Amino acid sequence: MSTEEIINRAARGEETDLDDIVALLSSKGAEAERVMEAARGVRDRMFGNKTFIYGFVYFSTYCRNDCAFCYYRRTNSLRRYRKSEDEIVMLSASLRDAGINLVDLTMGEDPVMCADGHKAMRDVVRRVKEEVGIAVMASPGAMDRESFRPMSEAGADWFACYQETYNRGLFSKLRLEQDFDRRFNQKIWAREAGMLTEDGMMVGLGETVRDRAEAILGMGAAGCEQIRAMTFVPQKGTPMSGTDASASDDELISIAVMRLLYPDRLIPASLDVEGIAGLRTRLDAGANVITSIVPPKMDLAGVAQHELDIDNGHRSVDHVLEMLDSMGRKAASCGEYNETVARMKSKVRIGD
Ligand code: SAM
Ligand code: MD0
Ligand code: SF4
Repeated sequence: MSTEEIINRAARGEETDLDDIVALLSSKGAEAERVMEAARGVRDRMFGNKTFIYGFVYFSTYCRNDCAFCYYRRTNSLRRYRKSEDEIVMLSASLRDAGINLVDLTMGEDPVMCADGHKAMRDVVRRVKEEVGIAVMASPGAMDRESFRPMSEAGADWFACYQETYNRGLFSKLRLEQDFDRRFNQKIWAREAGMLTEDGMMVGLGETVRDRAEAILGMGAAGCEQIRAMTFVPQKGTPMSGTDASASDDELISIAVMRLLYPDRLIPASLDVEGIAGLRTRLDAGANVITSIVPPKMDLAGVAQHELDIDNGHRSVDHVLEMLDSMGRKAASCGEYNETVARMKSKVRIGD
């Protein structure tokens, strides 16, 4: 089947198989452009020119894990921080005032925040929900099953936990000493507790095109309302520091393919890979959410790019809104975003 035929099948909502997805992901040049154009069309049909914008508060960079790809792995030596509850509330409120739709409260698996069934993390979520009053995403890493209901009751609308890859062999080389099934179950347990879920894959860390296709199908079948692809950024002091940094082409085509296959899901354009310079290409590939907006001069880090574009203000809400405007797109209001969340919550996917 030609790329055009596969695009048309996907656009009609007809079944596409693994080989079709491999073919789409392998497209280059004008053909890849065509896949992205089709993805933009699908996105605009589903969401118009509205884009959702998420503030990112990486409130603790302590971590008990040792993921091979991550700057914040426990064995890397770096200056770490843990923000206080008051600081987290203040940062979230200032992001809200600047116009974000959701705050993503993210941490490493910080033993202090994870103790007693994630009590301290939950207290942060509750205070942000009560005092800031916007949608909240919790990104604490992996939790025990009993912690999900309380996290949902504390006010987390979303639970994010990225599988990175659906290739179990590769997973074990990346997420050292972690269990594939336990991480996959995070999404299921979060949904049982009433939260929306986000899954994600990383691109450029040794996977094949077929692995990428399997990850897209895996994330789709897991029924997560938000799905993402992010290019791996090599990190100093880690076992993968010598890996060549990949261009973003494979991420962009992955975004486009996810959009074609799963028209109604939320798909982020993360500023955490190429900074603000990478925004337009990701939106042009069919993304409809901007993530990793970080306020400047607050001593906050990104994950993949811990400094890029933060203190110069290019990852601030104001700058992102200006950029969106120049692309003829609009930021959604919180009312519009909350309606989308409510609609998705009313039909939480139990797996497609
Ligand atoms: N600690 C929690 C966890 O691992 O689920 C939440 C934060 S973690 C830092 C969030 C995500 O950042 C990871 O799941 C991974 O997809 C992404 N990430 C981490 N290091 C990265 C890197 N070097 N390049 C690209 N993405 C990275
Ligand atoms: C982002 N740096 O959105 C963030 C992060 C965690 N939930 C999200 C990977 O790109
Ligand atoms: Fe820790 Fe998350 Fe980094 Fe893994 S990806 S080392 S769990 S912060």
